[in-house]
Amino acid sequence: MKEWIERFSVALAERRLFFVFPLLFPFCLSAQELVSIKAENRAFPLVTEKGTASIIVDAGDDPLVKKVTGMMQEDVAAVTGKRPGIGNTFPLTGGPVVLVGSIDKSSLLQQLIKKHKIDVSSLKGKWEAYQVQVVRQPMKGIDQALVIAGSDRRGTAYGVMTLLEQIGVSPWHWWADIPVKHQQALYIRPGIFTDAPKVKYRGIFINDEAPALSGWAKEQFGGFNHRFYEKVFELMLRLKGNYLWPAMWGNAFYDDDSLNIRTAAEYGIVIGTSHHEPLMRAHDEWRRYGKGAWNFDSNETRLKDFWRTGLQRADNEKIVTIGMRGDGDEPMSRETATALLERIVDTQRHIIEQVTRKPASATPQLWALYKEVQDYYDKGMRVPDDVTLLLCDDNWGNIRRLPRLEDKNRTGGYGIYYHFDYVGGPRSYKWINTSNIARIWEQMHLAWEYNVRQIWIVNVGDIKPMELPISFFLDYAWDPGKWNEDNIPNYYETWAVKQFGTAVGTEVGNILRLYSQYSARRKPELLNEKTYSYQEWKTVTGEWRQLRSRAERMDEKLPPDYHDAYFQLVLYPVTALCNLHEMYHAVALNKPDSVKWYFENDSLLTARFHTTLAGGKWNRMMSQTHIGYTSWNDPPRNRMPALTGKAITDTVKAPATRTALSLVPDTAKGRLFYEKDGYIAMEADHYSYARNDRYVAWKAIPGIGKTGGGISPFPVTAPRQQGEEDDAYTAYNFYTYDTGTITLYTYCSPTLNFPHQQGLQYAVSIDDEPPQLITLNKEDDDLHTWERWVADNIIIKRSVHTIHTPGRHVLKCRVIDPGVVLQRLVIDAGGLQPGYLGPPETSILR
Ligand code: REL
Repeated sequence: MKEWIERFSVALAERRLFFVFPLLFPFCLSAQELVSIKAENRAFPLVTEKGTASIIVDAGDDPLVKKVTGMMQEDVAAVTGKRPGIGNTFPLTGGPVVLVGSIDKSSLLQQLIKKHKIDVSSLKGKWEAYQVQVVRQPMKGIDQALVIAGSDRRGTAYGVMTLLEQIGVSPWHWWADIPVKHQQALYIRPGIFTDAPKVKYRGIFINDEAPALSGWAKEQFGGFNHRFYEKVFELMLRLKGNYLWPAMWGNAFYDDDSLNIRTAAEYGIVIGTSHHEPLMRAHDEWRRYGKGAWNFDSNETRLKDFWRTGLQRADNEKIVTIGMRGDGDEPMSRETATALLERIVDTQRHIIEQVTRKPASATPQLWALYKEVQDYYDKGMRVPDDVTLLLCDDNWGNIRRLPRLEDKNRTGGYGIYYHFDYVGGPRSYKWINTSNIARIWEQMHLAWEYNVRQIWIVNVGDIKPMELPISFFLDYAWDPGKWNEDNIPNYYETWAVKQFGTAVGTEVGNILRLYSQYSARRKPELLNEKTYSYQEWKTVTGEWRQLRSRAERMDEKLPPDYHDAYFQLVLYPVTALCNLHEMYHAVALNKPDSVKWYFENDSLLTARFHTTLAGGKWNRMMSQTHIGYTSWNDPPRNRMPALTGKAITDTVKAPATRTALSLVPDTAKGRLFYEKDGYIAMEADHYSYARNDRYVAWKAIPGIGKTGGGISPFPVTAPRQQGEEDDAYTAYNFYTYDTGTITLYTYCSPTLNFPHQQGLQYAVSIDDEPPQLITLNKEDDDLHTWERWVADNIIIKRSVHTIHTPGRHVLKCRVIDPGVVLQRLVIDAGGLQPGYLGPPETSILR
């Protein structure tokens, strides 16, 4: 036996027992398997035809734990029609009980632990961990209990939320009118299920909230008061988030309603203020109460008072933003005034110590390296180690900077501030969801792998209609190990099943997957009649039309109680974006009647969202203007596009008919792409063959491109490749008719130079020529170049090559730096026509 145990430990250390675990511990459940609607062997009867189990919560437990037992009571009643009772002690005799408690606060739970009825050692010292377990005879007279134990109050809450989602209440039940899935009976399978989040603070920022969310919240709740926030906090708990930057456009969380902060505490949500609002004070409060300039040099005393009073009232759980930007989210000065900012940070930490009477390091803080603030960091400014460095994207979903793998650990760690919505250049995008899940995954995967694990916060605009990417962001933050480059396309279906059920989940997931890809091609606010070429307009509008038909067909299949949810989550975004493309296509074709029709139809779709949907519950929620932008800022109302009086025409010249020298010329491996109309276009993930080296391999990321998948080197932490034996590449066989110079255009996702070195690189070669080193993003600090990249959502690199013989050739793309994402390869052999997406893929022979 001893020998066996020793061998077991060695194998465990070597991780060879990966596949043995399920056999050794048959009762470890996965989260998806907790609930059954049938009376399986030894399953815990939560609700049967006889009645429901009672819920027990210790009177001394945290208010959040009590709150979630109330939510459980309501949800079980909504699902089964039977309402469980809630008590504070074990019943003397009686049926099954659900004991909900945190290990540090619940004396009822502690009794079970003492009697060895439950082992919670795996929860000890963990952040927000929970355990769900069926326990036989926990107490005299009680046959069985379902124990939901948390390492702390939020851990307990997340245990309950996991169960509630599985019994059939979507986290979006209230926010997207997802019907509760009714059941007669509910059982919890026997076994032990434990889970805990990987990213410590997982949050959203409600921002740019006028006119849509503001108008709606005013009408529904009278503004951004605690009744509004109660709904937000409940949503966040159900999504297993824990951190919020509240609305701040003319709003001030602490000042607008004194119950806001109490409600946050009740729901256990950690509050912060945005990246440029130091010491827990909303920017708008300076407008309300500040005297003099927002300038530390000239107005130090008043600013210190302002910050001190802000911090004094924030006695809730929080992360304090430190640092300072200029008034109104502008740079503080034209130069990088490092000495001044260092003095500001010192002063703020001194205030934190005075107010909390603890060392500053005892209060969680962040310093956001947003826009020009990153220059301070790059020029050497540092803050104390306990402060989280909040790295940022470029407001367009492309991460600007990541720590180096060799950087030493900081106690405060690193965070990311990411965007699904933005107000600013080159154009504000606030209307609708246009973030491709595959790209969010790829960027946040980089963040996770480069040790950004303390805070993930995302700007979600008006919350709606960002339901899908919000779910993904928080799910991925909870467990980054769950989603990878192979299974990321499944997220859509998994999510759709949770909202709409298994019968339709696959098709709804597929619609959302295509929506995610099509909508990310270009922000709707940047669309106009010139976006696409004649042929592209036909293709792109055709694709949208097809998607709309699929979405409409699905709508017809759904039971009536799902129509509201389906409209807001699927049908409206698909139809509205289809309509918008039809409209600009009609402008391009110079068809005034059609343009007018689509323009009016857009307003009818909005009207339906506002008036018919869920009996008018979402009035004003789609009131963001989205047609008629002439600068970065949104126009006051949608304006019908003016017609140019000239219709776009097909510029593609009829190609000379060419015959291949031989249709299947030789024994080349894999796919072969044929020149057509003077070009060859290849999706990067359609390579003919590939070679991995000892460190790295190009791998496909399905759906990340504007027209298909993409490839990127994995693992993303692989060292920079040096060539020679480190030679990982993808190879593309292609066939040309002529010799001479050709131009290769490589379409890449607009990844930024996050390692802050020479720019991310890869190399290309044709046949035996020496590889040409291509630098993807060296110019990412040049405003005009960057604006073009993000507006077009692509970086296109050009290289020139020589073809010496007609016939078959091979193009190789070599890995140099991880982080590069190649979407397409387009060879211009003399006939390439201009276009936004590039020409359709040329034919392939296998
Ligand atoms: O998107 C951003 O991060 C910024 O533009 C906002 O945080 C900013 O505070 C703006 O809403 C208003 O000041």
